[in-house]
Amino acid sequence: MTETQSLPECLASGFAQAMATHSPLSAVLAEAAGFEALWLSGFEVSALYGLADVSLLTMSEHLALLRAISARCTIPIIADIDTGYGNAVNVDYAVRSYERAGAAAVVIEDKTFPKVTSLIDDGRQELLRREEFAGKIEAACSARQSEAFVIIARTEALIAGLGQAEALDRARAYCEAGADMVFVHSKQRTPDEIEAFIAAWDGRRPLVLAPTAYPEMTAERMRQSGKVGLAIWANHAIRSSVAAMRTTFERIRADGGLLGVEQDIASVNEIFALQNMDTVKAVEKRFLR
Ligand code: SPV
Ligand code: MG
Repeated sequence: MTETQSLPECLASGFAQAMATHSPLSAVLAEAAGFEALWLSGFEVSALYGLADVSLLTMSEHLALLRAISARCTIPIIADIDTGYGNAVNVDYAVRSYERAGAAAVVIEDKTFPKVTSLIDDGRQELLRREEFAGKIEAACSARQSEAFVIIARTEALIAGLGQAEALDRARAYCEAGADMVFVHSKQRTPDEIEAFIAAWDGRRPLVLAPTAYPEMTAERMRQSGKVGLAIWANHAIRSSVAAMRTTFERIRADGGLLGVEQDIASVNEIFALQNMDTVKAVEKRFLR
């Protein structure tokens, strides 16, 4: 297998796109589709367990999945570690653990622990004091072993309704603390709020966006801004698989058989290919006696 790229290598052209993942299989499909990076989404992994994205999963559960994904792909994995599992001490331990387990970057958000998922209506969005979060970013930077490991600070100031000035102040403070990139999140239905932020941003570090709530924002529009370095398509692996499974299950139940779905789902041979059965056959041929 080719060596895994670092995130700075993948961002060298100035702009890259990361697809969400919640499993080795979804990661393999995202890499095959040509995405430059993977987003190990807290929302997706929580949904995979049938749980809300409110800090319920443990770091060990997350790390096990990261190791399994990292073993099956060569593009960099950006791990969504929410609030970093606690204070700066927890962040120090988390960054060491995620780097060792194969992540190329972590995103840490400035909410209090336990967090509440960002896009929910009327969510309880509480932010940490700016100074305390800056300390967590400093701890993350000092814990990394490789300079190529990217620390992304995420501000939820717009999600919490605190306005542009607060979002900009926080973003600047997190860059001062050492963040390599700033993820600014919005749940407005149009790109206006984010575009106002981009216009006011001095470009000292590249921005990261996840335009789930404002799908009019295209990759080209982000690239053209000259200030966005990374686009994250944040939950489109789990949402597309839920839609596909629901359709197939309902059809088989209604038809009482498989003929109605056979043309619309992946063939068994396609799954064999994703499982590397050709390698298994080659090993059998060579070594089974
Ligand atoms: C995730 O995918 O886990 C994210 C993005 O953090 S969002 O769910 O929009 O907060
Ligand atoms: Mg998340």
